[in-house]
Amino acid sequence: MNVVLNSTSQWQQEDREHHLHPFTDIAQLNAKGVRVITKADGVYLWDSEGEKIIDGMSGLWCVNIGYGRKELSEVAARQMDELAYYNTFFQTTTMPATSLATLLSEVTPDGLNHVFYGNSGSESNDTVVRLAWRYWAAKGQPNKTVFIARQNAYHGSTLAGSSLGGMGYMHKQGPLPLPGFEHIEQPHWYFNGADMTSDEYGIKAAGKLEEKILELGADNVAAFIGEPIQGAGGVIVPPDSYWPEIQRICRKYDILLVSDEVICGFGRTGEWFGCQSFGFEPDMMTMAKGMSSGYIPISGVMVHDRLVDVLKDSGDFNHGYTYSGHPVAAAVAQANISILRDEGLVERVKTDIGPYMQERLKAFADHPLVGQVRGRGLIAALELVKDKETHQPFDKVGEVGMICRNHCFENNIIMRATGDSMLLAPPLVITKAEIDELLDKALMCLDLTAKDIGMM
Ligand code: PXG
Repeated sequence: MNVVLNSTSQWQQEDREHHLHPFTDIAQLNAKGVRVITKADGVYLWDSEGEKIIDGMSGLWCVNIGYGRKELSEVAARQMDELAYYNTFFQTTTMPATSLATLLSEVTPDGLNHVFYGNSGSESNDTVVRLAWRYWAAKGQPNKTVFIARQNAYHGSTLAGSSLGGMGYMHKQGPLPLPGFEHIEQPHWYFNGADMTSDEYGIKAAGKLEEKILELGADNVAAFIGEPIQGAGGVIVPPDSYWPEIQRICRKYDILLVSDEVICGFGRTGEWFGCQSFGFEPDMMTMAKGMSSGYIPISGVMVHDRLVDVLKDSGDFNHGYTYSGHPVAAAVAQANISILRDEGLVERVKTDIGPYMQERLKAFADHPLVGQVRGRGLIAALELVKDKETHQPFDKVGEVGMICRNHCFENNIIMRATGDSMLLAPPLVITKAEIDELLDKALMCLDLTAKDIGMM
């Protein structure tokens, strides 16, 4: 039944009655009422009250090409008319699924020439786990099953995704992580290693991987997985020394190296993939979000030739999703990646708009609340602290971040708060004038927050 609802309050009531939201306190949302987003264009959203909101988060880190690109809706409509669905299971493919695979092998780093499709980052990380297990079994080393990841990492919400992830508040809501998922320190120089140079700390943090491998026995360890920059965890930018050292350790102990590129991929850091910004060559790479700029769900795992060479002689891989390589999603992703490539959007993040945003953000370090400004390309965090000299966090972590987030909400700017880190990841098409607007509003919200807590 289609009922026409006219007012925001009617939508809020219907939502209360029937919709459970992700990562949300139900009672709190019910008391407040949900915000209803109705349309979007470029870097702006509009809500059901007619408010225009600047989106500093690209939706949920995904709308890389910005909202409202007709090329994508046209491709989707054409593909739905032509062939709305067929699967890729029983020795069949569709043209979009195959041509997207070819395009992905072109834009991803050398050696990553095959893709396994899914519909979300979480699903693709499940695929990573099953591929790694399959690979080691095929190599005659079936005991190599344990995954090592980092504390405060985010790898999704499925059972494998949340087990790989290092979010304590997720783990404590279930018997998680599942057995065989281990976590080491995250490379957070500002809080964990500021008594050393950043590069010294990077080597030390990577050394935690070697310690964990020795503790578990390399013969039991399948892989290490990490986001080049941890996104949801608070845009933790590792020291430059970190990833090359992680790679050295993985190679030394014959452990697969997996880059979770769900946020960093498709231009966010100024290269096509975050691993290219940080100088490492993964064996597998998880992609989602920017793969279709969020216009339609699709994800994938890129698998290195050296793994495919083993897998191809190992019989059936009993894994897959009804919508693996969905033709409409694949056609949309292909159009999206073509826009990123043909309009030079990744290059623009590296040489023009990324440096512009990072340069302007540097000045935020003078703000009384801001202990650290960190970022790369078009992803950044402002770390709010109680004491800038000693890096002391606020007594109740998350409280001040939430105050600031609420000011953002009221002032029609979207920034995400993780603890007391205020995060930015705007669409890659954002203009300099729009960056100015975004950062002017961000500064205003920081000022309002500082006044609220008596620090200004
Ligand atoms: N890996 C990474 C690095 C992610 O950021 C996933 C995997 C899972 O993707 P799916 O498509 O299954 O959601 C993500 C998702 C946040 C937030 O609060 C971040 C994500 C998802 C939801 C919220 O910043 N990232």
